[in-house]
Amino acid sequence: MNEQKIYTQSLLFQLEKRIKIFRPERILFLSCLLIQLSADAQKLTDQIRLNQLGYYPNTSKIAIVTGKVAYESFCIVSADGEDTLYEGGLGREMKSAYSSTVTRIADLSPFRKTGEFVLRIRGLKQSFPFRIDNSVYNELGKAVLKGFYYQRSSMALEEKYAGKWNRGAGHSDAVVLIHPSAVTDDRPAGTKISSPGGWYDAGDYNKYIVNSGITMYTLLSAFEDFPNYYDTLQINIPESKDKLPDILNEVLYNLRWMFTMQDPFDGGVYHKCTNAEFDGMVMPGVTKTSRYVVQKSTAATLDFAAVMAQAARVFKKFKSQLPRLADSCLKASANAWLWALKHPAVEYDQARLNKEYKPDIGTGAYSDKLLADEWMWAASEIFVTSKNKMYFEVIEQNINDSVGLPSWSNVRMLAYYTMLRYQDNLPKYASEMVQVMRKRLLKLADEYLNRVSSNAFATVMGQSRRDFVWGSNAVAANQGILLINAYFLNGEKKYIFGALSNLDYLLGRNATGYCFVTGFGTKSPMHPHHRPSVADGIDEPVPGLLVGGPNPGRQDKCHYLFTDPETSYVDSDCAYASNEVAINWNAPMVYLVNAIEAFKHELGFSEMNK
Ligand SMILES: [Ca+2]
Ligand SMILES: [Ca+2]
Repeated sequence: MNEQKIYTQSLLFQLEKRIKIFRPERILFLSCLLIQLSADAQKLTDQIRLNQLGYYPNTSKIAIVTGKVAYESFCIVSADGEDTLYEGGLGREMKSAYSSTVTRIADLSPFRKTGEFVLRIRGLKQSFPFRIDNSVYNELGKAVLKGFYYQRSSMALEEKYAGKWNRGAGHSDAVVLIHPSAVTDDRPAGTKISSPGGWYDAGDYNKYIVNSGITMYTLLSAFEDFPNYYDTLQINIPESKDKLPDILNEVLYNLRWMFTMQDPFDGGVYHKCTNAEFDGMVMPGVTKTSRYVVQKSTAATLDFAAVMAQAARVFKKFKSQLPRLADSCLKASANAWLWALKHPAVEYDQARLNKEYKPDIGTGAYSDKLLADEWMWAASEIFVTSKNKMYFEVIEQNINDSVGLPSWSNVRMLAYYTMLRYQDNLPKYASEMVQVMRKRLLKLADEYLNRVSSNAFATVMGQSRRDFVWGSNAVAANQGILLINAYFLNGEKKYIFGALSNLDYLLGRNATGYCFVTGFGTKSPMHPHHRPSVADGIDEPVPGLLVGGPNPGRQDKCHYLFTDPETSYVDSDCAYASNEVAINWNAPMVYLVNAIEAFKHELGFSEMNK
């Protein structure tokens, strides 16, 4: 090679490098053009994993390419395939820790144009379409809240609110029997009570106080953290025209049911309102078997006491619409607390009760032996509402060294959130404890963020095998909530980016390639384990429901194509272990999506690129 040639090549190389580094928009775009001419370019592949709804203009926008890729770059093309708008380089290959998936990152962040786009990579079909715009999660935020309306028991869902998923009222629960396990002197065998309303818990038609506990907390705290946002969020439910924010209408629907679950004679709370056995895969109300309330439990009673104390705080501000509600909540909470003091460790042990009482009960048990966390949470809610030192002392007795992500059976973190939310209004003697809580919460949040770079999907979710439990998608959403609470403590934006990475996970940037909310995304669950969706004769499932997500436990024994921790998900109505829906999974999704929507102006996500 002569000197001149070498010189020219080196110059071209330099030039190319400079262009790539400084002017990525300007490489026009030879490799993108070649892709466009290839036969596969118009077909879709789920090999490129991205948030199937899309991104705000001014946030990080990550897509993940899975499988072996022969070429080093990706192209962003307008959704009609006409205009190639951006070319970028792929990151290094990584191997995922919890499946055999290999990944490479495509970082779309510098591209800030609004519109609808696809990604193209040479040798692959093109990605699912995605949007970049300022209101990209707006409809989703409303839909996941409206998911609760679709779960309402004892009331017909009219077409003007429910669209094609309109249905009859289902279980009225106007007459419910006291199960022999719950008999007392004041309510002897054969007593009938009324326990209408509330939400169906999940894919089944029963109503469980323990799972209502964390669900109600999560929705009420969404309102406590973002009152102005929710003041104007309307979701087209029968109460949308009244003066209460729709999220509180929805909460109130379940709260009124919860009141019926308290025994007025002693303050204890029945563990659940249930059939003896699960209904078949039929519409609500088809089955006419007896409904029961079963034995009171300490977990249910403490969860009830916590929710009522929190609700009293929230509904106090709506005295003109609901003049007596806050007082009723306080009274119910106090009576529940007194029952728990007298019965500090009554477990709902279904197998044991079935040996003693008939009929056998075969529905969800939600049994919990470890109650220090329930004591701590209930005491925290009552303390924050009442400022009575007696409850602070119970928190002190039950706080221990460890705290983790909340779940229906482990509600310790809810106490942290509540104490920290109201830290400025607490008595001085609480300040030392609040500092401990603050430190622990931030430590957890920092651990989440520190491991993102070693995760093959660059998300907070999926850094530990333990993330892939039954309801793993709620783990992802709850991690998002924890990070948002960290942001509230010190205002560091990095925590919100971590929360956003999990929103991306839930909407498609994950090892399964699914957008996990029904009715959203290109590849979305069509067959959730959800009786109305199975039985209503409509192809599309009821919208706005978050499915459980990957769960290598596969307790349903259904057929799974993939069985690694992060891929063990199947879109089948058989698969209650990975494809059921549940109120305690939808609630953190409501919190997460709407928190991000509430933040988007404050944090500049939605500003247009100048
Ligand atoms: Ca309303
Ligand atoms: Ca517990």
